[in-house]
Amino acid sequence: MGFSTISVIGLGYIGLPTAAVFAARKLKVIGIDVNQKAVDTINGGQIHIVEPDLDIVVHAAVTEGYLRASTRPEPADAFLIAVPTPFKDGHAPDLSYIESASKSIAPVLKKGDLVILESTSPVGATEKMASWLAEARPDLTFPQTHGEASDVRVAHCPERVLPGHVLRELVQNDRVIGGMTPKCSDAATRLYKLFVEGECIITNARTAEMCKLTENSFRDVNIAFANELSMICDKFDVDVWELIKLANRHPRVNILQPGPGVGGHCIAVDPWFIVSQADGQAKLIKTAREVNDSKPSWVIEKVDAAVADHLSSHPEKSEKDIVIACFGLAFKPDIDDLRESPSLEITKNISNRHAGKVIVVEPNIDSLPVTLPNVELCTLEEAFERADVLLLLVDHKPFKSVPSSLLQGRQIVDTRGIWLV
Ligand code: SAJ
Repeated sequence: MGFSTISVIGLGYIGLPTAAVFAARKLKVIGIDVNQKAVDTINGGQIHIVEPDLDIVVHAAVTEGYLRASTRPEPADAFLIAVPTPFKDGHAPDLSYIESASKSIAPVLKKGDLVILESTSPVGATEKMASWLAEARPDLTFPQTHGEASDVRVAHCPERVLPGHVLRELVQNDRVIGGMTPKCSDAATRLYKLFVEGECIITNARTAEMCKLTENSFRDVNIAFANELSMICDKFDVDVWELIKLANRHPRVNILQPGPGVGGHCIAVDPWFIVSQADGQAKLIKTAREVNDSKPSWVIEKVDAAVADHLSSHPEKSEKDIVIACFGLAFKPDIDDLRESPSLEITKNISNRHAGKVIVVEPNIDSLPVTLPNVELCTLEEAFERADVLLLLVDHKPFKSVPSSLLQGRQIVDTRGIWLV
């Protein structure tokens, strides 16, 4: 059976590009979101998130009539759920968005439909979603009770695209397809093959769930190793960036880069899903999370020490005379995304505790978030003129080309290793 209408539930960083890519293949796509403003923006041919080239693809898809957004689910042949899965207190996964998304599509489901969970999910979430659908639609059969004979097919196909490269990675990356039965996997593969040029690799739903969590935990553990090294090296007065470059010359060593902590809505979140379910067995994964989460406090201590150093060499000054400049707020280089950004957290913390002025350089945004009420956004040049302490938080391109003459003799805390003089 072909797919004439595809519905994507949740028009965020994953759902909207996915909807747009299907629509670009001239398939009829209905995007569903609870946010009326987002729906109106998309129907106006514009986007409410930042992702390179997405505006062009969405604009074309809407103008040509292939993509339409709505707040109310409508019948379709395939439903892709791409809603957030944050964690609750104590780091237990919060499946409430998946629950309400599945309950909202249940009334429009029909025999032959395919439902795919794309949201990053703890192991067992797809089965849970299928049980919510079955509860809402006792007139239809589902794979957990009817196996290959079910009316509705259900699969988990986690998204694995890198923010900033979403449109390319959506098409080129391999896709893990975790059907609840082989026929569910077949149906999901046929759907993704409509635009995926990478391989579609079939497994079961639980393995697909664990695969996505494993990928992000792997990265988190490796970044934690780099962050831990950076704190050890600081004690030993060893340049951690030089050390990593040297160690990485070994043919089987590939250490990642230290930073101010791990941000974004994936790597800092997903490992907790494993920890919360594995109950005592996920020791390394949990420790890695703790190491990465502790890095912002360590950076703040470094800034305190730099302020104290500056004061001791300028006895005529007091703390309120000292200007601290924070370079970068985004959670990683060359994007404007401040979500779960350790740089934002550090800047907020410094501005709350520092008696003097805090200024920020963030070339990718036009105004500061409301959580930084006493902080001033300024240009790179202004910051170098005014600041006594320079805190480099994100290795944005413009920061990398700062001439070393501007850095000589300055009080610098460099969390990315690009301003070492
Ligand atoms: N970071 C470092 N050092 C490094 C690499 C990254 O400190 O060497 C930091 C970044 O600065 C950032 C955080 O880690 O704060 C995460 O950035 P990232 O580029 O590693 O990853 P995300 O969160 O943008 O995207 C990840 C990707 N997962 C993997 O690479 C395994 C992406 O493929 C996933 O689709 C995405 O999570 C997701 O949605 O789960």
